[in-house]
Amino acid sequence: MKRLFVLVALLSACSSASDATEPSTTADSSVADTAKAPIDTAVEDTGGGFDLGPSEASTCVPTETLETKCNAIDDDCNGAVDDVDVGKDGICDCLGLKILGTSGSLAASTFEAWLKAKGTTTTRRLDSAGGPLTAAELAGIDIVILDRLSRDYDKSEVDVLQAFVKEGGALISMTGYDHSGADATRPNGILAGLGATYDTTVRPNAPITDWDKTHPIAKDMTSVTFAGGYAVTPITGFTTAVVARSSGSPVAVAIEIGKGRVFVWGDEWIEYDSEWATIPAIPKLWANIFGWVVQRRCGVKIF
Ligand SMILES: [Ca+2]
Ligand SMILES: [Ca+2]
Ligand SMILES: [Ca+2]
Repeated sequence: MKRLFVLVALLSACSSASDATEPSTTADSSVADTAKAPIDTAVEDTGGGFDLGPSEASTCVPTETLETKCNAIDDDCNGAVDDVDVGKDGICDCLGLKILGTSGSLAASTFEAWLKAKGTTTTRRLDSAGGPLTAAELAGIDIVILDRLSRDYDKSEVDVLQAFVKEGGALISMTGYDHSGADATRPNGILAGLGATYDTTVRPNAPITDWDKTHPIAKDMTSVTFAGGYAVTPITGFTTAVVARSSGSPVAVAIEIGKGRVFVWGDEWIEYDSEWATIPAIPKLWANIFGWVVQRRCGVKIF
């Protein structure tokens, strides 16, 4: 277990925290914590990020009183590798994000600016980029966001993304761009192996107010724009949780698979500047989503 922890720490720019360092709150008591054990349950993890053997707890030498470096090292010896959040905004500064596809039809610059302002390293990969998406392109990436995909992803790319998640990565998906059908089937080609798909026959078109408040992603949620999206269908056999509904149909599904997590949202208006400017629940929803999907990858928590 310990060697797995160290391996993850070295591979990831922002690795898992020790449970011992995580603040305990009631909001974090649902599915979020029930299956996070694979990486860091070993007692010896509390001593730091290096595998120094049984005496590690006494051999981790802090070089910082509060961790500030994204270097795969537990610089402050609190048991959490790269639990850096200089701005104390609750979103780990060490996160690497890759957005796939283009943004929707309306301006979405606020969203990307917000991601970067929180300390993350965010890049966008257009579907017109040369060649298929490869595992090498996801090195150092903690979160992949499926934005408006303009082509089907081939099997090698689907395999890369599914392996990325199962090995501890996070994936967030949006849709509902033009109701072409392809805006659902393209992400479905990736999501089907992860536990949910978009249902093109059910098209909710009203603000979302029906939240499962027992799920961390629904914390403090009120009304969130949902304009011409799709229902999200959980797939039997996967570990899924419906986070929100519209007229009874699921529109937000959280999934735990392997060591990773996925959040599937049935619309894309939560990325648009118009909504960011007027609906405070939208940045809060994104913060909740980030906090949940990377909970196993970063010691910074918002719950
Ligand atoms: Ca630390
Ligand atoms: Ca560090
Ligand atoms: Ca931050």
